[in-house]
Amino acid sequence: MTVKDRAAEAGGDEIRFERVGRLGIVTLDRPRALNALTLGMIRHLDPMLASWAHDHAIEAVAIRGAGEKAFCAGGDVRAVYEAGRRGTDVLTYEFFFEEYRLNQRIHRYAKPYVALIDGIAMGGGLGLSVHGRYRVVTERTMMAMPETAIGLFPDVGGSWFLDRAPGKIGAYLALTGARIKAADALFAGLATHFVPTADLPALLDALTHTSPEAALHRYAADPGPAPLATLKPRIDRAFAEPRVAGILAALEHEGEWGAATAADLARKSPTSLKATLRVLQLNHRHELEECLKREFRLVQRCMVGHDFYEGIRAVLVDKDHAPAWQPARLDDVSDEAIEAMFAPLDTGELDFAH
Ligand code: QUE
Repeated sequence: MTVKDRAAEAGGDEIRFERVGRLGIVTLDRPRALNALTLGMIRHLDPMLASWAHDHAIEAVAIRGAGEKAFCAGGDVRAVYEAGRRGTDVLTYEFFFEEYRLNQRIHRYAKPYVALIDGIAMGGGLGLSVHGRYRVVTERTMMAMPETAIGLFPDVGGSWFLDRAPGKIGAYLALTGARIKAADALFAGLATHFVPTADLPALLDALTHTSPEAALHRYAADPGPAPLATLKPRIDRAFAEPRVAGILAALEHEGEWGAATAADLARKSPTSLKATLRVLQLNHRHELEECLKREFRLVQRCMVGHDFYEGIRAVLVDKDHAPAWQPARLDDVSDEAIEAMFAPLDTGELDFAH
């Protein structure tokens, strides 16, 4: 193996770090994979953030994605899928363990952390951004927590940050995986500022020599109206139901939008839908660490189940978008089966001893 191969294996060519003035800059650099987050990238980013936290010359950290299309499309779930199918690989444990710890480090980071979300940000990409102090969105931002489509649930602290969206918007975004743009990201509390893409180079430059607050104030603009604000009364009525079946029944009273939303939910993994609603309920108003611990139990149960492998096959491998879920019907997923997914792990719980 050459030196270059070794760096690639460790993820060192997939993420870049720079210091410019008072700013530490992180660039997720896998543009052909929409900057999807690998374990190697996590293993470079986590210690660099730890080091910058104690570095007196660094006053703030910015994170961005390479290329025009994406901030970060999510975790490298394709690699996790391959590992889980082999059966013997530790990646299904280590990937989520180290990813969630990184999410927590960002959440508790003592210095301003500014995510520049200029493009696609899904799943694990929100875990790298939403937990930071400032989250900048642009006219190119497309955000979603789409995991119910791949037999997972909104993890990376999704049960924490979606719980803090207004009304029942978090449950709506979690169950449907709806894609939202900048104005809705601000409305849902996932973003803090809108800055036009064309102003990002100037913003980044300002961050290298002025406070993040002053820089953001200077370039922040109005993203326009949020479609979610208009939908909110309907979302709040239907998604307040404590059970997925109740939500589907309530959507029948919400006209064309309700019918389209119910049809959308019918394509998702029934196990994922029930587990998602339950993890939001169990984690309601809890601290991030407790939420992540419970998410870790749940994701480990997904790793030994059926639907994650079928979901990745249907969406990312064969791309037929026709998953055969097991169980296929909501009624065949028992409450007992869902509760069992939250039982303590004998393989080792998530902890935050940094
Ligand atoms: C749901 C998801 C993910 C997804 C699609 C979903 C996800 C993820 C990716 C993804 C996309 C492009 C890539 C890649 C991964 O897609 O988490 O490596 O190149 O990472 O419907 O949760």
